[in-house]
Amino acid sequence: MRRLILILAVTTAVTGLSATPQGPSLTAVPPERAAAREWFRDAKFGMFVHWGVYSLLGQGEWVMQNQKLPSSSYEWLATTFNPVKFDAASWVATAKAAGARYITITSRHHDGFSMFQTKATKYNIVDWTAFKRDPMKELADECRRQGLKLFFYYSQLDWHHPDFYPRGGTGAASGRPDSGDWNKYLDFMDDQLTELLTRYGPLGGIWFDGMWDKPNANWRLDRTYALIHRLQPSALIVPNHHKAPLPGEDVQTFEQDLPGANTAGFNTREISTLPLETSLTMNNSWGFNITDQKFKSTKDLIGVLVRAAGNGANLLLNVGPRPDGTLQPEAVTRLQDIGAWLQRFGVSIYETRKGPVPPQPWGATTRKDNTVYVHVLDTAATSVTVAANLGPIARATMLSTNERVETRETGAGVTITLPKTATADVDRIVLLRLGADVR
Ligand code: H79
Repeated sequence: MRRLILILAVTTAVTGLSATPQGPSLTAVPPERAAAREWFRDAKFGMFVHWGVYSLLGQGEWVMQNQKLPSSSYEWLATTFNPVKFDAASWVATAKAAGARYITITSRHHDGFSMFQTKATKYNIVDWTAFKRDPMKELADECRRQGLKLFFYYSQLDWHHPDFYPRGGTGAASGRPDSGDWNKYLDFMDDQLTELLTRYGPLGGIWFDGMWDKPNANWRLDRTYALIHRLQPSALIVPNHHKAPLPGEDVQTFEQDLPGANTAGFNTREISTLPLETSLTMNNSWGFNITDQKFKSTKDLIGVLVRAAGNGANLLLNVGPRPDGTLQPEAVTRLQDIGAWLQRFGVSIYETRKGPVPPQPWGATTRKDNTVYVHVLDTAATSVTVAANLGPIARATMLSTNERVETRETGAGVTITLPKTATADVDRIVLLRLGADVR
């Protein structure tokens, strides 16, 4: 079955027909989930949050592994996690003002510390710390209040749990005994996922990560995926395993790369017909890193958002809040600026699908119904050619000013001459209304 679908996908690519939004999926899905996938395709922009005990050390979320910290040291560190300034309402408001339609947050990262109340282990924020609050619950309530969807990032890899055994490629320095019951670990995960899917209201879905640590293990995915889909039929499964999607999965997510580009070195180049997502750090770190000042510019971040949309993908843009619960000011200003841009030009991003041509060195194209948005990101370009047969063009205007734009059909496609008056620091957007009726 899967091979057949792959052949279909390849045939589709070769014939140049783009998959329709309702196009073939890996497996037939019930209507709730099909609708959730379409919601996801429309959403286009989410805020990723990496936040946990590791934030205290300001060296990113891999500090336990990178500094070879034994579980005993990390367990002590975890007792000190007390983010008194955490305010779910302000985080969600910041995401919303940025134009994000969803938040994906680390409910548990590879360090194995649960950032939510759980009966499955005492190693959780409510039972282990003086903070005693459940920030995942506060965020879930606040997301519902402010109209954003919430996805829980959930690590399948665990550097702390004794039953994560046999060990994979990481987690060797934690000082755990060389024994453990793998199936007990999988039961533990299913118990936690049950809690996440029954105690936090309707979720956008679960974002899995870490399976790549033990690529040949039996992860009992069928059972876990069935559990998730039974508990919340509209929750999406977003696996960050860097491979082509498996049955039961709903979104293909690409870490630090646009779909099909593999600059990170571990992403697949195989693009499925599932909804797509690109996850991206705002600087070079996921978890709070106090020495990482290499923040991308707002212009570059909007450029990635536009190119992601031009690929039909969402951008999941990460922030690494500080251990006191506050967002870094560098992140807040960028989110505000992206939000201001989306306020003006969101019509060319939200609810669109990829345009008639894939992203080009000069920019990208998006499409909604009979409108094509040509995003010229290259500020030096004076004209661009959209190499596609678009048929007659009823109207061509600058989205920002409604100014008329000259287009010319050539053998190569449609050449657009950008008006000299049209300037923009980030993106000059030309709106092409397709069709014969000139108005
Ligand atoms: O949560 C963030 C990171 O902590 C986590 N995913 C994002 C969203 C992440 N962990 N590792 N990576 C990202 C980088 C991936 C490294 C890998 Fe490999 C390269 C995985 C597979 C190939 C190195 C070699 C690690 C395992 C084998």
